[in-house]
Amino acid sequence: MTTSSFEFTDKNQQVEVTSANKSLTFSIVKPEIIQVFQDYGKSTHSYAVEGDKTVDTKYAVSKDADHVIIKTDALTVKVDADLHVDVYDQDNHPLVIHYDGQRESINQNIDSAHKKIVRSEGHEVAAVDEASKTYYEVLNQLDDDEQFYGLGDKTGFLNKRGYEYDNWNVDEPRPHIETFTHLYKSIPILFGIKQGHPYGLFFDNTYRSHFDLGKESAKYYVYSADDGNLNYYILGGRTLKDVVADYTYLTGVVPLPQRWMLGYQQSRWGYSMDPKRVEEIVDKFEQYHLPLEAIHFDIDYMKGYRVFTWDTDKFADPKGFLTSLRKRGVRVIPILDPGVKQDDDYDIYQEGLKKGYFAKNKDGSVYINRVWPGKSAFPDFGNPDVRKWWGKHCKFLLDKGAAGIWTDMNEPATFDGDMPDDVVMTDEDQPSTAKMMHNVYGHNMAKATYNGIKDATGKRPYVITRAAYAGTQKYSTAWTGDNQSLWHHLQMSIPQLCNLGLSGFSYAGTDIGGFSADTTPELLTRWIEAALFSPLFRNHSALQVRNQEPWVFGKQVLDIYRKFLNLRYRFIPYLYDCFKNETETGLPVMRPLVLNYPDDETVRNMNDEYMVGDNILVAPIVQQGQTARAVYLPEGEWIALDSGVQYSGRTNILANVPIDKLPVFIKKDTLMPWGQAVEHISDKPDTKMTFRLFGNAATYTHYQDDGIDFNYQKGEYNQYVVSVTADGNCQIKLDHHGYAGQYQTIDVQLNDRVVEFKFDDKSDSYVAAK
Ligand code: MIG
Repeated sequence: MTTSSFEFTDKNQQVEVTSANKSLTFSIVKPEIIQVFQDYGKSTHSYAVEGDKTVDTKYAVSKDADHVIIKTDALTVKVDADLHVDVYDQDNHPLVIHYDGQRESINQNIDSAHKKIVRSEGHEVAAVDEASKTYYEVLNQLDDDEQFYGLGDKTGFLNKRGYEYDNWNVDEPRPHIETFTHLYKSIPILFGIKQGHPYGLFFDNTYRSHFDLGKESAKYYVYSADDGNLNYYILGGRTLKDVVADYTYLTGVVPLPQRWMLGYQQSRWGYSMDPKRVEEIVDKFEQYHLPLEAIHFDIDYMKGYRVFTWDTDKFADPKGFLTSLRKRGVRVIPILDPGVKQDDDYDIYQEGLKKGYFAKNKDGSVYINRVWPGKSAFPDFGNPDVRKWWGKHCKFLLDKGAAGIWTDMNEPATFDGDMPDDVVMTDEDQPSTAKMMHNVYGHNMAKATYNGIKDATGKRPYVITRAAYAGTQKYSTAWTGDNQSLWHHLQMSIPQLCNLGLSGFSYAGTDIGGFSADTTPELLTRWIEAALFSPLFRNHSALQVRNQEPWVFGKQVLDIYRKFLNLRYRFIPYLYDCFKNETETGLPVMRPLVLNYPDDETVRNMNDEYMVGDNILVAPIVQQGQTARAVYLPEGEWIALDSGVQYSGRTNILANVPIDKLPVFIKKDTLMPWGQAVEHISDKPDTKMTFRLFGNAATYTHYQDDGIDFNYQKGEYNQYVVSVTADGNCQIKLDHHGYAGQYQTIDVQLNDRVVEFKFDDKSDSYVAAK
């Protein structure tokens, strides 16, 4: 290689490094974020990063014989004449170092005849030799201690090291196991900890892509893509939290949900075949005093699975029916699939056809595949006009009283074979194909739905999506698709939700009890316990599997289930505060211990515990038959919620966990809001709030607004700072008073007494009752 052509230009935080007629562009977004771009002539529109994120940043560029060196306060990037990239942190610790050796193929000695035999016995063999064919790849050194997190909804364990993954959204009905390389979502954010130092790599490319995180070799890890530009962001920072925050800085945070969205939701495929069944379910919730916010309506409420229709043979008066449920405190969330039935007598199909809103074959005809309605066309959601059209039609459901929309099958799933890569779709204002648009199909559907709901109602929209891309968290909560009633899937729910949280999806959940297969009393009980703090809190099951409502297994399960639903409601104000913090810090609500304790090596592979914010640690039972478990407590002092017993951390304790117990530990010196155990979350403000002290002294900032609309953005919210000092002095400061629904009474529960505060109108403050 001649080094004479190795040079750089530097303009407005963009450094272009050129060598032998190739160039890489480094855009300095902020000190901790540098974008790396190589032009392959493909679309540069980002679905994940909306708007310009660049902030004025101090940086320096220099060149020595071997490297161009870009330096910010947080990162040093060194580029050599082969355009290989090395990254160091502010203290010169290596974060991302190019691997100079050759890839070592695993399958190199297996010839195709041999592969054929292996396949004919039913084993899977890679069709192409990974090491032999990629469009481009990023190949980096792997250290012995390197750990990986993130990547969205991938199966398996918290730490992704040693596995390979694909980014290609699929509908996967088989039981999800850790050898699966991809599920419904493509979130190409990789967090690494190398020699104790955190970094992130976000590959913003919607084409099919691949990670090998040390499967092929323990010496390197690889990212490769089938197409698209080389486009990735290097994320740095002092802590893993900083790096996760970089990612949500780029792709956005989950917007503040409505308060009721944090409550309990019941679903089952089949409920909405019959309004009587729905009523029966609501009756039972009332009869057994179980809290309930919403019932989800699966595909059966529609007329022959036609989207934006309601089967009036089944529901004579959908609006009246939904209104009657709403009066009982229960909302309805109907489902929408993307497939629009090919039916000349169906207005949505006709309209879409006339306006050219469906994906097309290469020859210009409408692309048709079979889904629930039969032969169907697929809206071209990458086209902003199509999104507006879809959003506008959501009004049909909202006018009937729907409180949100569940978007399913948006990978998109198809029954008659996969949608070919060359199906013609739109990339905003440019023609494109499914090859590029597939992985953002669900993203764009969720975005269309979010905006449709927002325009029609002015409330914070509730969308639940199955397929997603990086950034979808701005528009939708997500569930993890068709899990099964298997202990293994209960176990997996923890790392899966934790990695989704790190990947921006702070608001996510799994089908509690399991979707497919038959749950058992014990599994259902342990599931409602383990999912206690799952942001999305929904029990859902498939047609034909054993019923799994809280009461079907008799009194013991019902009583335990109710106890945990009530406990969940106690934590809703805390969860709501966590969401408020999430909108400001970009950090997830439900999170792996490694996020809070990145220097504690014990927690780097912790799959069966999780934290909620910074102060709650949860260690559920996720094994059949188990009634005791080791609980690892990280540094500090911890107080068991149940018993009040205090433990010192950095060690394992043995917890006895009979079937009706969930080990929850509160970090010592925490004040925590303690909500009411209501059966339905009211639209009216709570008149009273309680704060509980765990430990001796603490300060806590609590947020309150109407929990419904966007007026908080205009200042209509309250902020309370509650503090207790070690000598028992207790204070409440109303830091911001913009919402007229302030609490009238606030109780602070200390260890030995309760201090009651009353709101005093005249002084606009809280005064301790004598
Ligand atoms: O092909 O609408 O993941 O939650 O109940 C199945 C029926 C389609 C898959 C979803 C599931 C939903 C089901 N759907």
